[in-house]
Amino acid sequence: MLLYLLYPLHAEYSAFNVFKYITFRTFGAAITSVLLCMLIGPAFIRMLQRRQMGQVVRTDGPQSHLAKQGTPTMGGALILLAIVVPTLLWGDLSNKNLWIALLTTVFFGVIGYVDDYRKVIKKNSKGLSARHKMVLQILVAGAAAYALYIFRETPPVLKFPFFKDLALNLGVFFIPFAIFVVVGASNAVNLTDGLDGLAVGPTITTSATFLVLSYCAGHAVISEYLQIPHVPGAGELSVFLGAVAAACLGFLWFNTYPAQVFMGDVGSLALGAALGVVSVITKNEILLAVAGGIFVIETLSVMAQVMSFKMTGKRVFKMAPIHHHFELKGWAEPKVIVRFWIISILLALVTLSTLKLR
Ligand code: 57M
Repeated sequence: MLLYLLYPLHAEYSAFNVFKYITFRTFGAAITSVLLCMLIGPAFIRMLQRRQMGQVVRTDGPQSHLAKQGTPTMGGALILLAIVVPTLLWGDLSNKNLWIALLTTVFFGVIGYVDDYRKVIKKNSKGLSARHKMVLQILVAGAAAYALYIFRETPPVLKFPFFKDLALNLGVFFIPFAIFVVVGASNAVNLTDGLDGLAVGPTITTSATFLVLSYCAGHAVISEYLQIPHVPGAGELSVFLGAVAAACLGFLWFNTYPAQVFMGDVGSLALGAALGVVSVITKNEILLAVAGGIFVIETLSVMAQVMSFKMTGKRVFKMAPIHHHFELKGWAEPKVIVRFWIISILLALVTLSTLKLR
């Protein structure tokens, strides 16, 4: 919005010329997002407490979690606010990619909100049934995938890191593949959100990594130099990702151990979908699995645990997802969290290194 309101003034005052630069607007969105979290956070948490939107902690989890009973949850609504407002304020609202990313994120957040509302307010521990949740996720991701397919300006290819000339043209199969990526990423972040700040940390490193990848993909000269696919209009996603990373950073202020608030499904489903849809738009789906490696490991640990238990009756881990395994091995919660963050930072660096290694 500011682009339309203030950029025209550059004719009179050249300083307003900065509003046409994506980098400037990305910083503006990020600063606005953190400020929103810091300013609204305390009152928002008090509101959640007043309305008794406290987490119901399952008794079959690690005993250390029982003390978390009643921690305010659905804090993800604050994250969404701190993503949507800065993006609308600083983004180029004529950019289709921006709208597809924003709307996918918001609608996944709505699915999470309904699930949280039923669990927390209606005290229905099941929330939305897994089937209903999955159907709604597929519908939202399907709408995004269809929009990306019909509005595409480049072939619907799957790009492989390190191999600059290797690309698999998915054709119409781009749509189910894109749905798989977005729904998979959303549920992977959801599974990971089981310790204080555990999901937020890797989301910050991954969204910051994709901020760089989006800017490069959207820049004709840089994408040519790096020999990565040029995706016209992808650069604007940097503004959105600046807001995502900053919103998570601001939320982490309150979600860090010992957490004052949990993000709830409204946050975890939305953040995962945001990372998934951006990876599809910028043709970096495989790099999402690298930068978001913690989310992949968490999901694979659950799949391994369930398969092993079904086939042999034995568990691979003391408890899945794998963060609980380390807790039950005696690692203090902060130790598990920070070590997972360290791995995420290393994976982000590996992801960025692929820009040069090809
Ligand atoms: C998402 N939700 C947390 C909080 C957060 C199939 C199975 C693997 C599913 C999985 C599951 O239920 N996943 C749901 C994880 C929950 O966090 C809430 O959920 C939101 C995210 N969706 O925002 O509102 C608990 O996590 C803890 N927490 C924190 N700090 C945070 O910042 O401490 C969350 C955020 C909160 C709080 O205790 O209550 C969760 O863990 O449920 N199931 C599991 O993850 C369970 N694993 C399991 O059953 N493993 C089995 C089989 C199925 C693989 C096995 O190992 O044999 C574990 N989780 C729980 N109890 N709660 C273990 C049992």
